[in-house]
Amino acid sequence: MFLNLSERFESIFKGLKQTGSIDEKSFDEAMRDIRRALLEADVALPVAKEFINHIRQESIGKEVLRSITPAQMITKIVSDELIKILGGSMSDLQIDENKSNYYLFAGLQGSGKTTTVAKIANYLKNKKNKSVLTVSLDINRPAAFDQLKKLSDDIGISILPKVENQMPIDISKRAIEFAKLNNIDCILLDTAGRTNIDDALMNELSQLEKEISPTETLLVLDSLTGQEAVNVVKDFSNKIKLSGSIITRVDGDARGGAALSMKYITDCPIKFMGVGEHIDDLEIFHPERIANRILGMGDIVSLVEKASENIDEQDAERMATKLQKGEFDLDDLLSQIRQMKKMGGLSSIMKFIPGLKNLENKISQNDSAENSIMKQEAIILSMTKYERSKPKIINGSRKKRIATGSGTKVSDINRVLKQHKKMTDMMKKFSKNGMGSMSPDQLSGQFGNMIPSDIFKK
Ligand SMILES: Nc1nc2c(ncn2[C@@H]2O[C@H](COP(=O)(O)OP(=O)(O)O)[C@@H](O)[C@H]2O)c(=O)[nH]1
Ligand SMILES: [Mg+2]
Repeated sequence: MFLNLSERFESIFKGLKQTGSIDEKSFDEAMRDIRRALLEADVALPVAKEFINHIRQESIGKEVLRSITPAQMITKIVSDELIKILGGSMSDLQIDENKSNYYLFAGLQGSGKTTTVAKIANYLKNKKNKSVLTVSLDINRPAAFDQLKKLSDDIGISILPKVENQMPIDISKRAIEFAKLNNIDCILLDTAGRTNIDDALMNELSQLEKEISPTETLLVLDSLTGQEAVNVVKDFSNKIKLSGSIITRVDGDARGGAALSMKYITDCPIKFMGVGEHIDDLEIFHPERIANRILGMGDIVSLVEKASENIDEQDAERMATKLQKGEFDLDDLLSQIRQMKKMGGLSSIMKFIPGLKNLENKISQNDSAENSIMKQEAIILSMTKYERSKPKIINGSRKKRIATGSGTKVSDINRVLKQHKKMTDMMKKFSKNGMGSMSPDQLSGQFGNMIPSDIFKK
């Protein structure tokens, strides 16, 4: 995600640092490099132009050329500009507490509308405690209703039942009645896909908008649309009034140009990003955090939030007590491994950690990291309770038994033990004040320690 751009910025800033003082020529060069990097990331041309213009203006205003650490100054200006272009501050879904809220989802066919409707339905139900109804207005594809029904069933959300041969506008009228009768807070309407801009379908969308008066009309856009995003947005916003957008398939796009262009070309905020096919693969769009990710500062805040969402509080307390007593044993390592699996595996965590982000690709390509984690789990599970609590007693013959039991080699057992030792040593350092005293860097180091070092060799 944003990997290419991130790499480019890293080398541009490195170059600036090396020049020490920055003259007009090296400044111009940096601006040209940034512009090229943006365009290669598929950022829309007018957006890239405006970006550079702002940086220029800001830089002149702040006398970058004469400041003491010009590279830092430019980094800061670029970072601010990046945040601005991504939308400034986070913009949550609007929800009126006093009435039923209607959300109309529009977008090209295959952009991820149906999947996103289900993801957001799940988000509203679980995070916002709302009653939710999904509605399929896609009568063009026979399987469209079934797809949304399956997704809704899976997350325990009702879908408006199907009535054969009903037109979208009539379905939406039925949805409104149903919502009133059943006191539904949020109604999510999935519309028909458009492979390209088709007048009949566009008019249908505009009619629906009038009928429903949605709280929000959201444009769903595939991240891989790239430069073409400008035209897609224009076509839709000529017909309907968009209130926000959602970028999908960000997980498969190393460039991220669409995300960078969307706010500028729609003039409305990006609300969410889809980062995978699974129902939980939805992230609230935080411009500041995304900018930090792009500029290679990692995204510790997201990581910490993600961790605290998944951590069982009792578990955490138990762990804290053990840490204070310096009693972190292999059972605790096991629960940390499981914790990590719950958080979506190693590769989903790595992208948040500064310094590890660049390894994300290498890891996901050979999967050896995830395998290695599974192996660690199998090894610990093959140990007796006593061995887990007193790793020191694990001698040669015990190692052989464990290796056979877990289908691994003695060298694998040694690696887990070494890993555990490394972690205990580090934990001891923080045991005085508990984990809460760890800085983001230390925290990321803690996760880093769980990653077997041998997987980075390739
Ligand atoms: N990798 C990935 N796939 C996605 C994401 N969102 C949707 N998809 C996939 O994209 C395909 C099309 O999605 P669908 O919701 O049916 O698109 P629609 O035609 O706009 O309703 C499906 O295979 C989804 O699983 C995402 O954020 N990441
Ligand atoms: Mg669909």
